[in-house]
Amino acid sequence: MYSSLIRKTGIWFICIACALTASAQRKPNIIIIYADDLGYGDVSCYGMTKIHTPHIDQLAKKGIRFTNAYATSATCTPSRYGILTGKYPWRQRNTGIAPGDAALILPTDRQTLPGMLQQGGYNTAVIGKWHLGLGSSTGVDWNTAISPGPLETGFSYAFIMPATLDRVPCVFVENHHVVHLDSNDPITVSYKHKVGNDPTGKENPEQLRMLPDPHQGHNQTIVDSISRIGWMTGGNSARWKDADIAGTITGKAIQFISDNKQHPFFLYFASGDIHVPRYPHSQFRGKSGMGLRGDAILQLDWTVGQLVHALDSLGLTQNTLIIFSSDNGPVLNDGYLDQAVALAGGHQPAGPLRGGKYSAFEAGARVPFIVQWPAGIKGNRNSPALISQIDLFASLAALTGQAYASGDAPDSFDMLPQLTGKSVKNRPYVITQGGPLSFITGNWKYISPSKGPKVATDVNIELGNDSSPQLYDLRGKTPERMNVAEQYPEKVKKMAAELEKVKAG
Ligand code: NG6
Ligand code: CA
Repeated sequence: MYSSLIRKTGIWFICIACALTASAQRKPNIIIIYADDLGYGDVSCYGMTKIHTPHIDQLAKKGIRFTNAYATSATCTPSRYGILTGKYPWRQRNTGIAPGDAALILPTDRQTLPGMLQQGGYNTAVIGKWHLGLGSSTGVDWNTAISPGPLETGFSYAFIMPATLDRVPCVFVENHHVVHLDSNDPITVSYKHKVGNDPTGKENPEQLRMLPDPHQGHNQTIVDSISRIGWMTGGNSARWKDADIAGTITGKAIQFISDNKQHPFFLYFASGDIHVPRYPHSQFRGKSGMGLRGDAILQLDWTVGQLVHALDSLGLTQNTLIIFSSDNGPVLNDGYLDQAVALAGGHQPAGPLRGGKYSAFEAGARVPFIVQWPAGIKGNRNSPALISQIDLFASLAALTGQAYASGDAPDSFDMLPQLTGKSVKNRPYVITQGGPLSFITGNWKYISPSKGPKVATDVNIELGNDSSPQLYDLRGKTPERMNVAEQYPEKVKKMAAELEKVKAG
């Protein structure tokens, strides 16, 4: 009996040892929290003073806050393409802002970021905004299995809003199917002409809770008392309520995390906040004092808090790498008269940067970027390292020991030392896409010549277009105000040539 106890105790010890080794060696979970249209100055740890974003700030406190991190582009679809493929979107046709009925833009014949991690044994999920097209070029039938989409591009689970919050169809798609769709009330969508008899913003403005800006469209089918871009009919039981979107997708994310508490996971969580139409839950409406845009920032911060809380309560925080960022810079009026401009009250959504969403200037693509991983990163630090979201592919491959074919992720650099705070060395260059492409190296930025308006008057944003080359020194409190291209013709020539070389590569 004695010997059997020793044997049992021995086994018990061995098991504890095994468990400890397994947990020490377990690959970190990875979560990308991707905000929509959140500006460089829109959270308190990047200088926002009007409201507080304690949960996002806490990520920075426990992790690293990057001050020179960029999305690939100044709009949504191309930035999402860049982060998920490691390839510049401008190398690929049809990567501009996707209509709500666009075919799938991500490749199914090349490795993607989620696919690479899936191959490395991760369970992978996309939850939230997709906006990368769905189905083949023959069009999507929303009433049958919708494919190809996230499940064909490396995700094991998907719960998505197909495009943007302001584009039809306003329904969730889980894996291949529209959620809560009644087959007796099929969905039809068109971006060319009205379908069905549903009221539209143009014909029935009295039914709206928020008027569209008369200069920006958004006056087609009304869903949840908000008119959208595009027409839809049917699918009434499947239509979302805008105030419930954040709660719904946050709940799905927590479920996914909890289902995978024993298994390494990758969660690409793409919040709909703070894109228009902004109509957060009543818990947040009226709470920021800055109107619905500020309220949506509070909702975004709440979402981050909920995800962190779920990790904490499952004991997963230590070994989960969280990357928080935004797909592009800020815009106040992006199609609805929601008082974002009137109630901004002096808040600078881009912080000290010039331009905004859509722009080649810095505010277009330089975004908040925070990395937290308690087991692997010493916290409470800032990093000035020049880095692009396109680097996540190669860096996370390095982190997880994954190889990938040489043609995959051609533009992604391994920046793992920078992401984990072991180095602050700049990427040799970063290329951003507003309208024109820009080439940033060190503290210099070259914007290639372009036609097009200087200002997008509808949204009141300087676009950075100029028929002559532009060169800016990015240092100083208010960078990028003075074009010094004429003073430094050699530098302009060199940077333009380097940009051409990357484009040709
Ligand atoms: C623009 C829309 C804007 C927004 C944007 C996409 C108009 C006039 N404006 O075309 O409201 O939907 O597309 O935003 O239609 S993004 O963040 O998804 O790129
Ligand atoms: Ca966006």
